[in-house]
Amino acid sequence: MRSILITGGAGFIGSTLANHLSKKSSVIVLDDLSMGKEENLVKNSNLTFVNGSVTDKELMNEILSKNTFDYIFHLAAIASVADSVERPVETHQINFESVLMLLELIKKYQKDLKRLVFSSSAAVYGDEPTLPKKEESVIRPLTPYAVDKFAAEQYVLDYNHLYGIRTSAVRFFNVYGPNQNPESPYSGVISILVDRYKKLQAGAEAEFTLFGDGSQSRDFVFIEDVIQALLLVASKEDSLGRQFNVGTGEALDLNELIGVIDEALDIKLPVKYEAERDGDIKDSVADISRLKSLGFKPNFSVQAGMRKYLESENLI
Ligand code: UD2
Repeated sequence: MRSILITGGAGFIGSTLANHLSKKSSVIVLDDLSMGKEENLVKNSNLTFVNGSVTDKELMNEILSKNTFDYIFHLAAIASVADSVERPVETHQINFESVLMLLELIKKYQKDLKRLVFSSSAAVYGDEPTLPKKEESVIRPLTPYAVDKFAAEQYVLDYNHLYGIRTSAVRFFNVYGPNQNPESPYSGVISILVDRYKKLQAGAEAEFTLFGDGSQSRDFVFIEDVIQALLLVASKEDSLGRQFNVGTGEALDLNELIGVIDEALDIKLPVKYEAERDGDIKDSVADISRLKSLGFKPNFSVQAGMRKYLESENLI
């Protein structure tokens, strides 16, 4: 049986990946539950949950020295850009330092590792307006979060070039789907929208605050397509030492997005318009040719992904 470590494995993307992989592999999930939830994980004898932080040197040393992993997915991070602006030193420990430590531990103990997949972000492209974003596009990381993601990603790929450690990286665009935590104002906009629709359907009052005029667009990618991408990047020889955009290659603006959900649920969501958020990017869309060259094919339009998400929430 293959052995897999997933850091941040109780979070939205990590838990979906852990639940999927633990059907056939032995999976260790490490998560400090700062955003993730243990309930996200299925009960399965192949899956072991460790409550702890990727910044804990002793714990990381123990996990990496006492196990032999085939694959490691590093998904642990403080995903809030705003948090990184408020607490750059603390978020740097988690979003950058932990990655360097992990790389060193892999170099020391994990000689047979088939792949480390590091999760980077579309944030590395910043507000440079040329679209769609290619992996070789201009990089303009504008926040501590984006700087850390870019630096960590480059270290991860360099450890392949310099020391032969088998690494790859992915740059997520706007991922959505079941189990995304809507609790922070900087949670993914779709998780916040679904929360408001839930309240409306339950007969409560609910309103969605839209920052800007709703014409900003994003490449919304459904979690099942993200899992497909992660598995391809982890397993293909061509992905070694390289980074990959993970999106659908199509963008939708927020007004259109709300229209899609209104129509699926036959409800009109009350929307309050406010000034756009500081640092908000107007439009974002991925060029996914590189990912497609590995065999990736996005299976979910926003309509299809939203339908599946809303069904899983018993809203339709
Ligand atoms: C995404 C990532 C972020 C970073 C960034 C880089 C997510 C959740 N966040 O931020 O980590 O990588 O890309 O560019 O994937 N909005 C509202 N009302 C709300 C919440 C959001 O109008 O209650 C707007 C928000 O101002 C933005 C859009 O919705 O224009 C998408 O917001 P988001 O936080 O889901 O994602 P984004 O692209 O800002």
